[in-house]
Amino acid sequence: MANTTHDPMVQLLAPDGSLVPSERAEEFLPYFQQLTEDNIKRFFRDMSVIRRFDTEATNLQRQGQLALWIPSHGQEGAQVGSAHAVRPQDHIFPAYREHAVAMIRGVDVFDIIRLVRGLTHGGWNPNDPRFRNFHLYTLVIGSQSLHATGYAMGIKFDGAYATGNYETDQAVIVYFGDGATSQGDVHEAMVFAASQQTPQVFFVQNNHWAISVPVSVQARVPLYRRADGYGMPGVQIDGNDVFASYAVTAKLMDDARQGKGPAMVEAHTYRIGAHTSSDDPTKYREDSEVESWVARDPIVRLEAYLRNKGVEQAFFDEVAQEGADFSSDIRRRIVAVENPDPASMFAHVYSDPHPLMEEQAAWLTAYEASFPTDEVAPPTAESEPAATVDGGDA
Ligand SMILES: Cc1ncc(C[n+]2csc(CCOP(=O)(O)OP(=O)(O)O)c2C)c(N)n1
Ligand SMILES: [Mg+2]
Repeated sequence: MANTTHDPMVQLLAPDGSLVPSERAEEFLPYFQQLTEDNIKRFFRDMSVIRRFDTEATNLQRQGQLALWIPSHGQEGAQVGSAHAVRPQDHIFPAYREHAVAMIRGVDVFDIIRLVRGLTHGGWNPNDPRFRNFHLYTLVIGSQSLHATGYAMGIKFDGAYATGNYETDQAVIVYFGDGATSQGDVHEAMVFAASQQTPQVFFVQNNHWAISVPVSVQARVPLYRRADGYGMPGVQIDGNDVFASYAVTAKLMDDARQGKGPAMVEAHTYRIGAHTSSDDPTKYREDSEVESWVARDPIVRLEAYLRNKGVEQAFFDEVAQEGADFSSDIRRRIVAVENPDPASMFAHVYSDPHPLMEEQAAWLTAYEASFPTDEVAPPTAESEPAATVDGGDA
């Protein structure tokens, strides 16, 4: 299907691992051709390690160690390809599922784990140079698209792009989902980006579902075609093809850095797992649909490509071991973590002291002091207050 004349999709790597660029891929091939075998092995390593990490995090949530988990299983091709196409000086505005992108930018993904255990308000400091401008996770759907466009407008006002200096010219990439495209924030961000010709790429991971709402309800036309209405190029890619994701993002980010304006990528991919650990996808989607996407797994197809190229078993064993070590390290660290001082929850709500926060912090201190020792005895059947119909004051 991907290689028929009228197919708009950019695909380089077919599901069986053979390199068969679609007609639409031609324009982007030079970017793929720059990749070395080591680069491609790195793609495989990153996708595999983050898949293993994701499985571990899902297990940790089920074992009560995390309040929530947001799986990335299935979306590794879209994420790893695009993340490697972004230069260090560029800025990345993620949603909440971009664990592979975070890792590639140098964020310790344990900080994502801390976030969903309720130990930190933000997770990391995007100004820390170690994290190469990877901004904070954003749970308010689509709002990061406005942050990204605002930042890209700042780059424009500062003249920090289109100077011809490949090392310093900047652009922005923002990630969001198919469902987010229905948000006003995303619409406004695209209108502004096109009007101002900001240096940025809108990267839509179309994983086909917004919790239980299918993309066919969000959009009556393929999402990439919406870009035309804003006045920017829109490119649809096979998001489970890491090469397509890399090549297209690299080209569009280059164009943005060179002052050619914004663009949109629609990466066709699929969320294999649940929306989050609080969701049961068997309630709203068919197993056959999931299976059809499992057959197009981004990691399996890159493995087939590498094996066809003669990469030996030792490499795959090494990567599997690295994934296992990486996830056991996460498990070891979460079990050892200490809870923060409860008072710290009031510290960063406002930048300046705030009377309401002070009142709540004082109440908590007094409440804690009301216990005779540090040890709070677990409630027994007798000590438990009788349930009230209206839930009482708490
Ligand atoms: C403004 C806002 N509205 C609703 C929600 C609840 N919500 C959380 S995730 C989600 C679906 C998002 O779907 P999509 O953009 O496709 O991203 P995906 O989760 O599939 O990666 C919704 C509606 C929210 N977090 N923020
Ligand atoms: Mg989605």
